[in-house]
Amino acid sequence: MFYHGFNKYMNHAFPKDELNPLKCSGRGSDKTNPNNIIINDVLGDYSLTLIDSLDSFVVFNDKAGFESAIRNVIKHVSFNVNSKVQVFEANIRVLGGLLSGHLFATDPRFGFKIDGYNNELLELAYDLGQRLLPAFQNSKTGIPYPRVNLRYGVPKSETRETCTAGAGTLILEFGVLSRLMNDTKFENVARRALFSIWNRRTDLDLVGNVIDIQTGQWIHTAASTGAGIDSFYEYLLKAYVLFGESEYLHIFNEAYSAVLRYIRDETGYLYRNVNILNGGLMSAWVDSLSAYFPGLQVLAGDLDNAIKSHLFYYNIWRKYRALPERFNFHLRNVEIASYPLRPEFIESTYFLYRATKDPFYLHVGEMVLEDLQSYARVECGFASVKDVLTKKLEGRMESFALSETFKYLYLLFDTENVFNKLDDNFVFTTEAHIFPLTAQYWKKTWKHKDNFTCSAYKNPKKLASSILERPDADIARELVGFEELSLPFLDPYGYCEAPQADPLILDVSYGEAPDSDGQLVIHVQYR
Ligand code: DMJ
Repeated sequence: MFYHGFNKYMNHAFPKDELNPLKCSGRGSDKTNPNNIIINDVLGDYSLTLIDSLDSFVVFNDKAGFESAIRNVIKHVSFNVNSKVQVFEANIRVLGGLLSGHLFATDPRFGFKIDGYNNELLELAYDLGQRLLPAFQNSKTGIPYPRVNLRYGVPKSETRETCTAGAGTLILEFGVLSRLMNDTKFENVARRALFSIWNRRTDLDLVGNVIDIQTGQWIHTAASTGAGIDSFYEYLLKAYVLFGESEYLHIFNEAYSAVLRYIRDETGYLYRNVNILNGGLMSAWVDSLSAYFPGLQVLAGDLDNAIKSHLFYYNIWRKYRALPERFNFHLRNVEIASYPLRPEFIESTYFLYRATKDPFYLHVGEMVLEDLQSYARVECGFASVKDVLTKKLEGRMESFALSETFKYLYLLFDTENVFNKLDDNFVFTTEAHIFPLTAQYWKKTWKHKDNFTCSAYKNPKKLASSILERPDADIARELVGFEELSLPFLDPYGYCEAPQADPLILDVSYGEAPDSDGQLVIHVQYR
């Protein structure tokens, strides 16, 4: 359905960065106001949407569209532009898009190999990678500056404050670029940045939201699974999946345990902002970016927690027919009302459907699709929602709508899609770029020592077939303050079973004898 007219939207977005779906025109960076970071962090005058959606053509099985998009990129894109962009955004959307496009243009297994293609996208990716490197050059910690001018490097006045996700979401793209080019420098700087962040974790194994790249001091000390940190967790696990290096998995496991222990609340449905030093609550909202987390939990094999956290966002969506940027779980209302067609909730829905095959998730996808069709679809594409309460629209269709939101929706329903059947070493990046990395690019030292398998999903109730029939399914509805019952067919008043997260268990033991100061020694260990 949404694929119909895809090429039409692409033509509008090309050669500018992004489509204004209300005006049917393209938009590039805001040269009139260089401080407009909402626009200029992302739009670099480099045909952003075109590059970001290259592998969507592969998912939508459109070979002609893929070829023509690749040829347009080769013909028109240059990174020798006077654009100051965010390293994070340029990496996930542009570098990731180019690398994925290159992999499909060269790998015969998918049927998208392009005759006469001569690695031009890889050359563009290499050029972009080089232009991002100045962000790392004068950093004492190895954590990159958040922004770089693609022509002139890091401006002297550039801020030293960066968010954790900004610095910790580079390793997949930089690692793949290094391996394809046989040039280790990209992977090295990205790895150093990631470790540099992790090495500054607190005693609770939590990382903060914003850090000073020169001093390594945390500036904003809230830990969460949402904005500013989200894809840091994602890249730890996916770096392990793609590159097979156990170190990433070990760090992920430690980081994930701390998330469950301190960020997850006692109901087990809600993941909050807590202080990295003491685990104390720092705010009463969740953001829409954190809705990707259940998908990551699926990848980590933690289906029970994934199902629960997804139910929380599901009920917010039901309440507003969209996910507001911020939802206040204390007041149970909207704190920031926009919904810029973000993918995260749909991404999690997709991963949960793949893992459980519970038709409930198809129902969720259908709900999302119908909602988007009903209020966001306009003549030239889909428009961002300025206010989920009024459904007033604004003239932006961010590049991730085509790269992620519609890709995951499509994959949810297209059960025969090649990527739903692929038994291979591949990941979806945080921008949903697909990286199938063949063995020739694995490090020779990688011996496939780990042989982890996750247990298959077991439906907890023999007679009931769907997640919505779990006795605790209505808890999340209560938590978001949504009036409509989830389970009217079971009980007109709803039925709640008291929620319980796994208890935090402390082992306490006493030393056998007082120490030299005459004090009794007590050992405390978390389990
Ligand atoms: C995307 O660009 C990526 O998913 C990123 O990790 C977070 N934000 C947007 C979509 O919401």
